[in-house]
Amino acid sequence: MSKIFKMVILGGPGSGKGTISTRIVRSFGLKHLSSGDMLRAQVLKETDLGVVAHTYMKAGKLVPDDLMVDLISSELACLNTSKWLLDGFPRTRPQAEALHKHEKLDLVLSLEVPDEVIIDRIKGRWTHLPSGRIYHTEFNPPKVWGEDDVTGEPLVQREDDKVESVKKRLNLYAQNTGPLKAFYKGIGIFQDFHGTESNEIWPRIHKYLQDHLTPLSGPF
Ligand code: G5P
Ligand code: MG
Repeated sequence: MSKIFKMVILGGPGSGKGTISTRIVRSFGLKHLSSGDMLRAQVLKETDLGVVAHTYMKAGKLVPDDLMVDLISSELACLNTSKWLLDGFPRTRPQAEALHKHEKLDLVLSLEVPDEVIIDRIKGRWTHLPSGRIYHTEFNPPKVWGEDDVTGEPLVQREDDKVESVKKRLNLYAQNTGPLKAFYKGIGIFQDFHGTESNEIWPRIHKYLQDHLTPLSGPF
């Protein structure tokens, strides 16, 4: 079955949203929009939004809802496809309500990974900031240590990946996620996936999506 498909992936910081999103894109061809990657691109370019957002991001805080809603609305308005996957947005109930006014989602996936697993794994993350490509010292190492596989440019550790900042982000996620999930459960489009390893969660998500989308290839 092929259909117009609009979905959101929820999950705590470091739960694997970017990792699983990359696999969904490869298998099902949706357009991936990561709010964190968009913000980091604005910070790199030192745009007005980037300068403001940076003060919140480096402190492990959420960027204000109105700025986020404007950013994502303008990105969605520019898309030439109606098959997309939002990663990192919405993150609060007001953001979800604002999105719902303009877009009717088909599915909200939630990755449920224990906090202690996240705190342990995030120390090994390395990121190519311009593209958002992510690596991990053990789970997903680059071909050449410290370099992006595609461009050869340097990888960096995100400034908000320090343990204290991760704990703050996990607390914020815990505070906001209840009302967000309740909103999507109320609409009947919420589906959660529990586990500690992306390689174990992914085949279950793939199987679930196969019932709703036309895959480009099998699970890997
Ligand atoms: P982001 O960028 O949206 P977070 O905090 O939601 O940041 P993050 O940190 O990007 O999420 P992730 O995408 O869920 O994490 O996880 P990932 O990158 O795929 O995986 C984490 C690491 O673990 C990687 O190195 C990966 O290779 C590895 N890994 C994956 N699976 C496994 C596994 O099974 N085993 C092992 N060992 N490793 C694994 O947002 C950043 C900031 O932007 C602002 C906020 O300030 C936010 O803090 N922001 C917003 N503010 C307000 N509203 C919004 N909507 C906002 N969106 C962003
Ligand atoms: Mg991410």
